[in-house]
Amino acid sequence: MKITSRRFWLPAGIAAVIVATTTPSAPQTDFLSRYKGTPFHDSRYKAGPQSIPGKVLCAYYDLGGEGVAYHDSDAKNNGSGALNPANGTYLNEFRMNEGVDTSYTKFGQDPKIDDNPFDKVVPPANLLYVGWTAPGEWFNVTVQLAQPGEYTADLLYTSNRGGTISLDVNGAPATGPLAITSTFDAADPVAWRQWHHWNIAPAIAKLRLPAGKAVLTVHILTEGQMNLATFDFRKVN
Ligand SMILES: [Ca+2]
Ligand SMILES: [Ca+2]
Repeated sequence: MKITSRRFWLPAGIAAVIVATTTPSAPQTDFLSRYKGTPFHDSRYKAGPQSIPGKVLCAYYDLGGEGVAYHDSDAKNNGSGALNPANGTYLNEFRMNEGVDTSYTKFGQDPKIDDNPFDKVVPPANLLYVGWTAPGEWFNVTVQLAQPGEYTADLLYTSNRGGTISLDVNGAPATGPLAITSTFDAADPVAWRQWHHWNIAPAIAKLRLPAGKAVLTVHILTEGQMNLATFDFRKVN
């Protein structure tokens, strides 16, 4: 007995490594059962999980706060209630007490803001988006799928200097780094408008999604300085 037990004795650190490398990763259903975030809803948006196929709005990231539904560099919303002063309007005060930084597309201003001639794609007016993105930040979006399978998504965005993002599905990485093409345009004479050159990244994400409810995590990996509006998901045949 003594010899047997000695043969199997290992220093604690090595034993821990063996356990860590031989224990299968937790099933994704465990992530959903542990997850404390909930689908976004407010006075205007009451629909619960966002439907795929279809457009997933980043600004409708989940409820649950810092460390649960998102991680942001600071607790302040630098868009709602700040750049867009609190004035009693829905768009200016949208989620103004949360850390994720949100704003919306503005048309018909002088100088032009989001309907400017340097857009590659003109976005809808008054479209809510997540901005002031920085590396290390992330946010969760609960979605609902009628059918499992391979999906792809077109991303509506701006990017001052390029960068990368990635997506998780139910807590597990579902893509590698996804490169975002810069929309910087030296011809624009308005310096701050480099954050407002909209574009679509076609089929930027390809991933396998389960049926039913799922949580997507959008990670900002490098560069930041991106505005992320919508992921338009469709099934790949
Ligand atoms: Ca913030
Ligand atoms: Ca931020």
